[in-house]
Amino acid sequence: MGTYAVYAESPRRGMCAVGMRVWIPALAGMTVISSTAVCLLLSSLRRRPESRHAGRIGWIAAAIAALLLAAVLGALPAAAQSPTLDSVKKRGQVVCGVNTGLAGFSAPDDRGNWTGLDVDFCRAVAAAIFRDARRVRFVPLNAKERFTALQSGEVDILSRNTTWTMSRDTSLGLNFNGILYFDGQAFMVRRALGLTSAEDLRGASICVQSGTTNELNLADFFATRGFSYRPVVYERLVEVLAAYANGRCDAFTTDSSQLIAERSRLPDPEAHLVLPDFISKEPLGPAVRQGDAVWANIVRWTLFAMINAEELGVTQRSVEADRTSSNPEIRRLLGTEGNYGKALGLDPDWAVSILTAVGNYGESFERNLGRDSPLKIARGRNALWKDGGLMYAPPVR
Ligand SMILES: N[C@@H](CCC(=O)N[C@@H](CS)C(=O)NCC(=O)O)C(=O)O
Repeated sequence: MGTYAVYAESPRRGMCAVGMRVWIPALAGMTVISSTAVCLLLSSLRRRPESRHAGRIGWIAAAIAALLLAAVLGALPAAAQSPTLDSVKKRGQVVCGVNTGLAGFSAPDDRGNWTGLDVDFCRAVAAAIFRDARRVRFVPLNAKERFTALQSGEVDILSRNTTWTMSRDTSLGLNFNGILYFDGQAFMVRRALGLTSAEDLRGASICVQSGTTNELNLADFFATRGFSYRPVVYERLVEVLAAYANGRCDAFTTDSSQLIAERSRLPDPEAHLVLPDFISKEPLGPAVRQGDAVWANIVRWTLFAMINAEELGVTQRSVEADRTSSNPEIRRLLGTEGNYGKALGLDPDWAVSILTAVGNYGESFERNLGRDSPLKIARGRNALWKDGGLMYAPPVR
């Protein structure tokens, strides 16, 4: 929080004429009271009483001013108070809700080591807090149980290919904190059907998982076109995949990235085609419980640090040397200049820990989903804004 004061008393009238500015973002409406209060306090303490009467007025003004000031300061949040951060530190671990197994986002190997973009993000938060990306426990959650797990406090963050929608962000008691992957819903079909577009699916049977945005978008897509279709709905992904594999539906619909991931696991991926149309916006991002603004800031700025680092050319390999960069934006991000971690309850070099652990956004993307992964997904919308994509983070300053 930037709080500063500029005091100027009118020399002619000896009153609080010019005033002062106290910038308290959370208490914008109280700045007038506080400026008047501090001004009165200072002027009454400074002015010599010309009579007993005047002196008494001066002290009354001072007392009122002091009370107002105390009220304002009392209303200020103490720096970086976060019940979630406190319990994470006490536990020594971040508990992160992730997908049960989705290649590229969060999937465990035979030894229980998790990898993926969502997994990297959890590790990045752990690194920012503990300087140790291993201090995280992954809790696999299916589509239905994910929100209850976050609401109930079973997990600290939900980082599980979850679409940011208005109802989830408002009435579920959750808050989303940025977009980790810009996705869109698509369809996968057997190549042998000879379909080329989603518009060709009139009258088709479509497999979809319940508890997802996909189920709702599917209904919208056919309703707006006046097409008939037959939804084949299951609660668990394994059931959806088995139904599609056994030919119980003509198409499988979910987020495009998931279709690419699931297609790669089918016995003959080449026999299946992901149709090019996106029928929805699926902005996937990490969510936290409402009511802990500092925790939300930690999660949000972890993501922004990864995106800003890519934009500034700071990589996992270069980060240590970049601490002494002459670029002020890099110096602020890495804590060489200023202390931007303080208001998050973190060390000044919180972002160095993130970048050392998982690299910048682009590095994590390429490793998990892009050219260095089996999925080979193009950056597309997930490229930086300066490269024609949508990835954009507010500056550290
Ligand atoms: N992004 C969509 C879909 C997310 C989703 O849960 N997709 C399913 C279909 S692939 C999934 O990941 N299922 C895995 C599971 O439930 O274990 C949403 O937030 O609703």
